[in-house]
Formats: sequence, structure tokens, C-alpha cells
Amino acid sequence: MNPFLEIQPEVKEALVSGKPVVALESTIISHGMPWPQNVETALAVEQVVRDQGAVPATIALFNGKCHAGLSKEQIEYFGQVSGVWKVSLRDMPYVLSQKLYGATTVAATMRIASMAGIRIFVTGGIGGVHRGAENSMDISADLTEMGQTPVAVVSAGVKSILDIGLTLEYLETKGIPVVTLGQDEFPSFYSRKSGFPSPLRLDTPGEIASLLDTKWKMGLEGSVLIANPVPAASEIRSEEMEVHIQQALQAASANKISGKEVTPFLLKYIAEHTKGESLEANIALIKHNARVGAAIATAYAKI
Ligand code: PSU
Ligand code: MN
Repeated sequence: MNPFLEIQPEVKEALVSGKPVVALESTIISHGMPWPQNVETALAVEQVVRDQGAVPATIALFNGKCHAGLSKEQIEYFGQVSGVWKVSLRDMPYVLSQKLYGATTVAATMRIASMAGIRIFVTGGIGGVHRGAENSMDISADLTEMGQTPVAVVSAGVKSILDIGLTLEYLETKGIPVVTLGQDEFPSFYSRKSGFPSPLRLDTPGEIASLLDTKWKMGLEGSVLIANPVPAASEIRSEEMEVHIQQALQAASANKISGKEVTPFLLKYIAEHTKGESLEANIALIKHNARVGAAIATAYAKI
């Protein structure tokens, strides 16, 4: 057992007895949504997972450990306190050895989930290849991590703050199956459409669980990206989002935002300039992802 890993008793019990467990990230709580919706959503998502008969494990760093499974009070803390680190893979040794509070990105959450033996992870959107990456080289460590760590990621596709086409190319290079649930087109987070066909399509959680089992039994390393389109009632048309995204990108450039600050800056800008409409879509889609992720985890646990 890794000396830096602390698994909450309920999560440990579920893993030992073969019950479905769903990992959840904490960057979305500390850096992806404003308070109090961040805490309300994190707790609601855990409840959705429980209602489906699975056990949630929200992941974060504190007291020099990687924690798989947080209490309600700990989630509230991560949602309210400022100065929580955004922790991707490269930040883990620093935040652990300095005993700081760290909220984990998709990359760091996947690595800790894998250490704990959790195979299914639910989030909203992943990091990817940014627009202009041919100059900035801004490619999220989420993608390299997905190339090597065997944890499936349930998302609502890729946000169009990123270059969706280049992100799909990168996922192909890394050997990561990209499967959209129930439609032929790859979704773009706020919208059910992206203009890109999904590399793969499956129509049920059971078929997705079978694909995961096949990939990992084959000895293939790395993740599977599962794209679950936002419910139609909560969708925002991509033409409408594009205006805000262009403005957000211009503001990021004018403010010389770089490195790990880019994604949180763009998310915050868009949330503030869409008067909460984007936040509402974000909340709806992550709850929907939690329902689907728990169903996949349940089907996978049966195999
Ligand atoms: N995209 C979203 N919401 C988020 C993130 C991305 O729509 O909260 C967060 C996730 O934690 C993701 C991280 O792993 O941002 C990616 O950051 P970066 O681009 O710096 O790797
Ligand atoms: Mn980046």
C-alpha cells in the first residue's frame, strides 16, 4: 500500500467487497465553480452516485496524503477556503511534502484513483489541447495521463475553449478510445454537438463496461474517454457559447494568463459573462454524468 494514500473506510470496504466505486475530482470544486454552487453540486453528485447503488470517492490532497473519499465537512472546506492548490501530476510531490491543501485535476485524480484500485471516474470536462497550442504548447497533462493510467473518464465531451479537433487527434495518438454514449457526434460540454464525429459510439452502460473490461484484460494501458452528451433541456447552442469563448480567450491573452491559470481563468470568465446560464448547464451535465458513471461502475463490478 502506498504510504501517501489514505482511503476512507467506506470506500475501502466497498473496494474490498467488490461494490461499484466512482472517483470524483476536486479541482472542479475549488477552481471550476463559484461558491456555494460548487459545494452544493459536489454533494449532490455524491448523492446521485449513492442513489445508483455505488460509493462516491471524492479525491483531494491534505496533511501530506492523497485522500480517496472526503467527508461532507472536507468537501465544504475545499469549496470555501481560498488558496487551495490546483494539483496536476507535477504538483503532487510539492503539495504533499509541504502538507498543503490540494484540489486534484483529472490527471491527478486518475492517478490517485488508480493507486486506490478505482476504475471509473466522473467529471464535467477534461483538459485538452488548447486553441493556439501550435505556438503555446499548452496541452493538458490530463491527456498524457489518460495515455498511461487505467481509469475510465466519464465527461460531457471537450469544451470548445479547447481545440476539439486537435484534442481528438492527441487522444488517438495516445491510444485512448473515445466513446460517445447514444449518439454519433462527439459532444462539446455545453452543447450536444461539436461538428466532429465521435470516433466510437455505444448505446448502453453495459456495453461500455464490456469495452473497459476488454481493453484492460488485453493488457492495454491507459484510459477510455466516455462522452455523455448534456441533457437536451440544459444545452446551450455552440454558436452562442462561441461568442463568450472568443471574448474569454482575448481577455486571457490581454491579461497574459499562462500555465495552470489558463483553464480556471477561462472557466471563470465564461461563468461570469453568461449570467449563470453556463453554470446551470455545468451542474446539470455533471449530475447526468454521475448517473451514467455509476451505472457503468455497477455494470463493470458485475463483470
Ligand atoms: N474543464 C472544465 N471544468 C474543469 C476543468 C476543466 O470544464 O473544472 C478542470 C479539470 O480539473 C481539469 C483541469 O482536469 O481543469 C485541466 O486543467 P489544465 O488545462 O491546466 O490541465
Ligand atoms: Mn495547460
